[in-house]
Amino acid sequence: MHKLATTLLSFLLTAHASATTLELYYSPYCPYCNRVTSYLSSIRKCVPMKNVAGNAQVREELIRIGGKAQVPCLVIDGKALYESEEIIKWFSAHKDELENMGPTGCRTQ
Ligand SMILES: N[C@@H](CCC(=O)N[C@@H](CS)C(=O)NCC(=O)O)C(=O)O
Repeated sequence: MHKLATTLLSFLLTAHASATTLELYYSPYCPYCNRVTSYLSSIRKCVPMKNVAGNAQVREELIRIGGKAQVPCLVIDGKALYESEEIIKWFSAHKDELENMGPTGCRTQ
């Protein structure tokens, strides 16, 4: 029983440590962002999103992380990836790691 608990704990810690943290900084008025969110919708996936429009705090947070306010920007484990095409490529290569869209859409959008 003790061994089973240790194995389970070790599995949970490993799974937690390897989970990727994602945050998509966007503006609803930005066509490049819409390209990225449309791609996500087309593959029925969701990621946590942060809207920079009219939110100085979120905008400053993005500048602090990535060095500029440009959106879209996907922050992967604290590292900024700019450029809509690069972000779509990343999503396409990591589809299985993304949260599935529910019947009512994405929780965070
Ligand atoms: N080539 C970029 C263009 C992104 C872009 O021009 N974003 C605009 C909003 S639509 C922006 O963030 N402008 C403000 C800035 O660059 O600080 C892409 O494809 O992601």
